[in-house]
Parts: sequence; structure tokens; C-alpha cells
Amino acid sequence: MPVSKERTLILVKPDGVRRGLVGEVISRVERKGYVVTALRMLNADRATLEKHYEEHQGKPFFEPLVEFMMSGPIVAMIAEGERVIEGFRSLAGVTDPTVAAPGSIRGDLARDQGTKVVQNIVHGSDSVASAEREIAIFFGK
Ligand code: D4T
Repeated sequence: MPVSKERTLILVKPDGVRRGLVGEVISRVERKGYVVTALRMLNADRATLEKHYEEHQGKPFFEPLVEFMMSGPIVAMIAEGERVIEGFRSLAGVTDPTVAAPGSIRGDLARDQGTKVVQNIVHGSDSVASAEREIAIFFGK
């Protein structure tokens, strides 16, 4: 019996959309061999973002993060494939774009902008439980 494929939630954040990098992100996901199975552009509201980032409530970068994520449209997508959660986080690179490995999305395309919150182009779920929770937030059950 084939096991069901893993899914992850990917967001292209407002900096990525503003800079015209939506196609670049999708292209890297697809060239790696993952399949994009759902895609939408939206202006996320505060309630959605507070739910999405609930683990960061109370941290100093929480409010700047929510404000940044509301500063323009984002693109949400579901990508599928074996170990896609781990695979996309590898494609994205580490959170801090200054030290993200060259070759990764953040390493190649982002840098420190001196802002209160790190602007690092993409979000990717970090576990199966987070992926299912986040997919439900942006796409429903
Ligand atoms: P996301 O969740 O956006 O994919 O990013 P990461 O998984 O790489 O990082 P995260 O959840 O720890 O942080 C969410 C978001 O907050 C910004 N951030 C984070 C920040 O501005 N300062 C910080 O110290 C941290 C930890 C960057 C991403």
C-alpha cells in the first residue's frame, strides 16, 4: 500500500511578492520535484496571522512580524512529496538570510534590511503537525 504523501504549507511573504519572486520560489519547489497542489494569493488579516504565528506570541518580534506580514499580498501554497517539509526547509535556508547557505532561497535572494523583523521571503512548515495546522488556516480542512 502506498503511504500518503507528506504536505507542507509554503508562504511567499510580502517581501517576496513585492520583489517579483513568486515564480522563482515556485520554480525552485518544482525543480526539486515537489508538486504544488494548491495556490492562492491573499491579503492576510491580523486574526489569521496571529493564529499562524501563535507560537511566537509575546516575543519582541511578534508585532513587527504580524505588521510585516500584513504589509502586502502573500502567496500561500501546498506542496506535496516524500519528506517535503524537511526538503522545503532545506531549499529555504536558515531563518537569518545573512548566514543562510548560498544556493538556498534565503541565501541567494535575501539579506538583513535592518528592520525589526527578519524579511526572509518564504515560510515553510516545520513538522507534520504544524503543516496540517497551517494548511487548515490558509486552505480550510
Ligand atoms: P518562518 O516561520 O517564517 O518560516 O520562519 P522560520 O521557521 O525560519 O523562523 P521562525 O518560525 O522561528 O520565525 C518566524 C518569523 O519571525 C522572524 N524572526 C524570527 C525574527 O524577526 N526574529 C527572530 O529572532 C526570529 C527567531 C522570521 C521569521
